[in-house]
Amino acid sequence: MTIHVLGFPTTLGLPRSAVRHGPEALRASGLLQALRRHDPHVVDHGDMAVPPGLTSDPAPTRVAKVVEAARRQRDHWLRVTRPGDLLLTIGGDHSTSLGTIMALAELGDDFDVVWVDAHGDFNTIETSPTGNPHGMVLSLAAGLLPDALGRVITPDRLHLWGIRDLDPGERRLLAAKRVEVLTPAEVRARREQILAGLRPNVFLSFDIDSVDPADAPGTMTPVPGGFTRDEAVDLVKAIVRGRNLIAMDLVEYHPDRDAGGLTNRLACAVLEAALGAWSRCDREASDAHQWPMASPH
Ligand code: HAR
Ligand code: MN
Ligand code: MN
Ligand code: MN
Repeated sequence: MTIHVLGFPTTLGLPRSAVRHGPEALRASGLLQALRRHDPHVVDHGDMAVPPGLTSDPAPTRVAKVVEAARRQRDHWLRVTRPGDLLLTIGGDHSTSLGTIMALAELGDDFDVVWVDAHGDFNTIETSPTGNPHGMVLSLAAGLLPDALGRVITPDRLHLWGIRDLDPGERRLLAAKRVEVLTPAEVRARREQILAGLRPNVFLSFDIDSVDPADAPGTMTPVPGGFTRDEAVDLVKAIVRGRNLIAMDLVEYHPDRDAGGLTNRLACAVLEAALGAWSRCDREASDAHQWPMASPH
């Protein structure tokens, strides 16, 4: 079982931002070595080439460029992944997550998406106040925009946790599609219940702005009232434990706004928490499987 790590330094979802330096900054602070301490089967796929986002592009062009980059990421994943592997992508803005959703949908995996975020990312071109596709990724994945993505995913698979900043139009869409949208307070209050509601296969997309700006200042769109650092790490462990994490993203990390490296260390801790919990599940599963075969006749 291999952990595939891919950098996706995209600003196509949020033109004019330095989140493209996220993978580079996390690599420079030893992320890969840290992950390998948890599990030796880490394969580094390097960073995918992604053109810069342009503020001069109108929203439909921005979306088209996001979809084009996502298709290349999807194709890469479809070439390398094997059953039981974990696809780990380091963004980049949140348009980082579209290609992985497309790959998983194409593979036909029965999975839920846990979207840990301050934002709903459920705008369409019509409802978006900014035209930035990082705020449209889930509506794209659910097929609400005209771009042909191949298979789309049904809204019951979406679990949006930590949400505290919605635009009026996306709020209406989320309600109409009956998507699970929970604030940090609701996640705290109903944690065991909502965890129990997840399918066994999970794609965890972790937007660093889900964490409170006091603990995660290094992002472009901070929103007060988020999870604390410890809550976030604990939540990630709880999501992964006893479940089958098939993919994970860490997105919206902006190193230029991270004086002192607080957010960098948080990003690393979140990924290590996921991998620690994942590796343990993996070991327990394979021990259980091997024990009868290894026992003497
Ligand atoms: N809702 C706003 C918009 O669509 C802001 C979206 C911000 N998204 C992220 N990722 N930072 O969650 O423009
Ligand atoms: Mn997001
Ligand atoms: Mn966000
Ligand atoms: Mn569900």
